[in-house]
Amino acid sequence: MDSRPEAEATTRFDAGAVRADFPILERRIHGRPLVYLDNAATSQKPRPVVEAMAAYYATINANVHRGVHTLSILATEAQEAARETVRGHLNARHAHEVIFTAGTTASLNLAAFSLGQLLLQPGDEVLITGMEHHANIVPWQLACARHGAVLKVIPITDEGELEESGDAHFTERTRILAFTHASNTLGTVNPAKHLVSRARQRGIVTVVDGAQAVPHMAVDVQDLGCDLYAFSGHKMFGPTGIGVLYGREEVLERMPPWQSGGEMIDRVTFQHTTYAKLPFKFEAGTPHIAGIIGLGEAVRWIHGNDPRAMAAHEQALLEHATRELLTIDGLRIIGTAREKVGVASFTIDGVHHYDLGTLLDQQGIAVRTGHHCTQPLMDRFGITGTTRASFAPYNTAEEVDALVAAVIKAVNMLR
Ligand code: 7TS
Repeated sequence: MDSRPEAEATTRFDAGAVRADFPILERRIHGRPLVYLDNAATSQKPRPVVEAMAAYYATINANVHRGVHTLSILATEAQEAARETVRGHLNARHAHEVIFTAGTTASLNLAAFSLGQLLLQPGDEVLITGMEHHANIVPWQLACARHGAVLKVIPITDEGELEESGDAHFTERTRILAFTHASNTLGTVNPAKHLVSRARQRGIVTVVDGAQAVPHMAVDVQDLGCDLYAFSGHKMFGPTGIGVLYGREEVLERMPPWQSGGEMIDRVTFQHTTYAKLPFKFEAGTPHIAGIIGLGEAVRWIHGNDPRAMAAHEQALLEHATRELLTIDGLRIIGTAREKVGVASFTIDGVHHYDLGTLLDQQGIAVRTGHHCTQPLMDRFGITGTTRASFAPYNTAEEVDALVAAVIKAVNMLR
């Protein structure tokens, strides 16, 4: 192994100790050891998360914020303790700025519906970027259609970075800037703090899609200064079906509710309804209590495992993978930004990503293929899809080598 700093980080970090927390990594696929490199789609779950959810159902299952009975009080305490854990993780000022949702998609739909109603008039503009996931495109299209507003897009460069810093695309009609912190397809990390500060100078409300950032870097929402920040639990070692919309208190107070019903009200008559305080104004119905508890446990797991070392390890894997993949004839990395999370997307001349993904699976290697819910980005690069390997702290340099060897073998079969 060479002596580059990233290679040292790979060897110093004990991925083996982390792997021991993930029972699924011991299984075999088609008789081969599982090499799980589809972490941007969903991460695997450490034992403490699985156990915390099982313990909730086995010992304190009850509905929250309703009963005077002991189980309901215990369930409520566990849920609200998890909210406080998430608050600390994001360095939000208040726990009631953490809204639990079903995931990033639900968070962004809430944001687009509610902000649209609050802010958008005919002729106003919503600005997004050319690298957004469909979850940060379609809700804004719908909001624009409802209010007669216009969706504008910051273009991206051949490297997969934003063209200019976004400022040039602000106009006096821009009301909302919604952008991804890190791209699920390219890996690009956007200059979020810079974009937010420029937008705020103009009174533009900022919404950040943090689905691919929160699993890989420390996110401090106060330092970032954004109004809303969305992410999913399942990409950061937590369960599926749970996510977060962080919002600055002043902004959430002004936003009208999205979904409505039980638990989000203060007083209901047939003539008029007043709403509950934050965060409950945005949490209609029985929440995913086990999911919230599991998410809290996932955050605790991250902090118990040296997040900086895990991030450095992922960067080392990315650099190792990029270097080795590029030795393959006809392989092109899509997304060569200066700052990336651990995502390596690529195309290979004469090889369809679907065929490649299928042959990799035969060798026990899980990657994602296709457009990754970023069709406009595929159009921008003139491709129909990529093969994407995405890394987590439990991945190893040996797994990257297995990927590269398997790609070479598959390419030899396909060409
Ligand atoms: N935004 C980004 C940047 C994402 O990567 C994803 C999911 C979402 C939003 C939606 O998150 P969800 O949890 O509500 O589904 N991205 C991916 C992916 O890259 N492969 O599978 C899902």
